[in-house]
Amino acid sequence: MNDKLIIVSTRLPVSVSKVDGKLRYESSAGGLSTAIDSLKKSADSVWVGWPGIASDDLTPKEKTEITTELQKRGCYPVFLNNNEINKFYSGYSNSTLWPLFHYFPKEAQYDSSYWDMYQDVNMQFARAALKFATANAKIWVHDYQLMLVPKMLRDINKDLTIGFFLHTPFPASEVFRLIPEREALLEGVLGASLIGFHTYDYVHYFLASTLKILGYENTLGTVRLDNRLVQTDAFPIGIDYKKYAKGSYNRKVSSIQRTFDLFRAKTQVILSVDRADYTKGIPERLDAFELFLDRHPDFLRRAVLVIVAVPSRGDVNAYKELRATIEQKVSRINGRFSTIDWSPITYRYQPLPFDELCALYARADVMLVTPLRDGMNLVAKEYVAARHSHNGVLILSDMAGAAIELTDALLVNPNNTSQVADAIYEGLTMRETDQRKRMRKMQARVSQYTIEKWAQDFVKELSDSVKKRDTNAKWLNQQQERVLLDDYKKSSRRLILLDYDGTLKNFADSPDADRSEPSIKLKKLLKTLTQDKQNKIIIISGRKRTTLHKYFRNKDIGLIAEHGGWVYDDGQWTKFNQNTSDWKKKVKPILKEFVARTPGAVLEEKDFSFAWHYRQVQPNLAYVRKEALKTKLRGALGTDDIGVYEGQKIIEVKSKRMNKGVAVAGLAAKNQWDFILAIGDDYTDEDMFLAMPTDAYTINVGTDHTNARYQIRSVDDVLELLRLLI
Ligand code: ADQ
Repeated sequence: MNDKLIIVSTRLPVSVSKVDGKLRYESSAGGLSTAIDSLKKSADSVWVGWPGIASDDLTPKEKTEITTELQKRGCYPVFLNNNEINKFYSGYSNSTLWPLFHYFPKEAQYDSSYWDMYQDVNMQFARAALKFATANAKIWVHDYQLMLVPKMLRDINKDLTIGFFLHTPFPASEVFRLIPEREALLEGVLGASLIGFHTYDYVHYFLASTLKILGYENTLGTVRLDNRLVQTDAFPIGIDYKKYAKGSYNRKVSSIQRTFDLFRAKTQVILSVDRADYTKGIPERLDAFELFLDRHPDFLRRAVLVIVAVPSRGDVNAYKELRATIEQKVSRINGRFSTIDWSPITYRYQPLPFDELCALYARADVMLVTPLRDGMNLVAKEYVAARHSHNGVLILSDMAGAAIELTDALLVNPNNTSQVADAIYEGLTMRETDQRKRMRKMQARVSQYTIEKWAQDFVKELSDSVKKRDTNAKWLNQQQERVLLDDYKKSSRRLILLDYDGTLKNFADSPDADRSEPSIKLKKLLKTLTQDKQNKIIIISGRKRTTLHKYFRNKDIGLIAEHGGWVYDDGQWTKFNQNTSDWKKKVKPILKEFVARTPGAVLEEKDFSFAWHYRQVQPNLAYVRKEALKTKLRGALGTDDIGVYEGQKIIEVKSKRMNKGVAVAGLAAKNQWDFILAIGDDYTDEDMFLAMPTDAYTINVGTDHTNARYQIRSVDDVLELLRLLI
């Protein structure tokens, strides 16, 4: 990893605060910062993010000082003021997206001022990242707070290498689609070339939302946009294994263990460590512990629960309420079961220094990790790493991403209080040999797929995704474009064949002729090209001849309609020679039946073909119906002459002899041209490309595999190229 790596995340790994008027710099705790720290060792990197202090509290001089100090630590600050922090961070990020992504729709707040600020702040992060974006840079954007950044960057520079990783779960599409700004969020993330999630389930849910909400299909996890490919994959985050493995028996840890009564007593310890967040299931865990004590009073004075909760997001109401709930439950349970010299629960509401955390991991006989939802959960992995004696029992919620990897934990449904209470009992009474067997297997996994491996994997796949993009596609580069323009200029007998929908005009929702009329600009452009008497312009389309005629009344533009069914030249239409009545009679009822059973489908009948359009059909249904329709049509036709074809959201039935290749082969072969340009986007245009002489300029619009010599990204790029010809 020698190229520049730009990490973009909401929080920097360094927190700045002001104590007695002096600036203080501290490394901050939290899943993400633990994760990315290790990357800095292996790449020339810069980390862009918020330093954790409101800019209202800072003078310009202090801001400069912070920027300079952070630069020394490989960081670059994005300063946010209180209003921005309130609406972007506590608001849209933590009161809208966070609850929805964790299946808490009741906690979600929809407030348009939050959304406005989310967009604003995302733009600030994008601009800051751009300052470092050299040609070879890789930009890695993190998490739900910055979902718009990839697209914002892409819009500014389409060639950037951008990755995005989501640290939370991605919810099922039925939950995701509750978000008012769902389209913009998906489009935002799709600005990246690689999108990573912790588990394959999240990948699957993301792809389902992309399909349902935006109608983008994917092939084996690669989303095909009009002009780019976006790869998605699962990268389960790991931990810095050695740090926890070594940490659990360093000298400081041992001295902590000696000072605490807890470590000398014969009591069994059940440990619970989290950020105080309602997704972590702390109240539910307390209920399960209470039930366990009710069921097994013999464990009173023999087992204690140590609960450590790190204060988190105190500005958000749901978190204030959570703290109150936890504290009520702790005091109620302690009130019920305590004696003068003993309490069943030790509760701390504070962050723990690393050594104390490790001492607790090493001491805990049972680790209770029962989030109601969690993207991954690093605490579970840290406990496993810290168990150098290879014993101990992990009770893990199957709602955490970590459950996919740590299958040797006691897996529980955190909502099933009785099951969790039973698991506590099972954990406290499990035989040592069983404990070691399970723990060693989990240690093997956690020690192999570490945080370093995770980060390297992601960055490597990000580089590969760019290579794939560059080698797969035959993008027309600037130099090739110059040669094309030069050849055009030098020639005097030019044939220019242009497909219409998807090439000169973006697709409309329906095939309805009125919705796809050429704009005045496009008409003017074609007129200018046609006025040059050295040019022969032909529009070649699958549309009806009446439609093409209506669109282009200019006599000098040649028209080929219905993929060659009709040809218009010198003011006259000629017709393809075929009797269609027999086969049309057979397939029409089938097509009509499939329109009736498929909301949104439209049947278009032309002189020589049928087109069953499904652009407006709900994508999953469209997929099932189009496959069934193809099979049924092929069965009914029973002839070799008529083909069933799949194009851009369309199933077509037509003669195999009638295609764009046949339609233009004769014309192109005439030895009268010294320059041929053919542009199209669909499978029907592939026939045209194949029929062209090898020195013709054939150009496909989009990312599909093509027989054309070159590819171009979009309709806008086609129009730009035509403009350059003029
Ligand atoms: P978090 O929701 O913060 O992370 P988690 O993965 O458990 O959750 O990471 C928490 C980190 O904070 C751990 O490294 C832990 O040691 C530390 N921590 C917790 N309690 C502490 C305490 N009392 N004192 C000191 N340190 C404490 C988000 C997602 C997760 C995902 C991570 C990483 O919500 O699902 O695993 O990002 O992608």
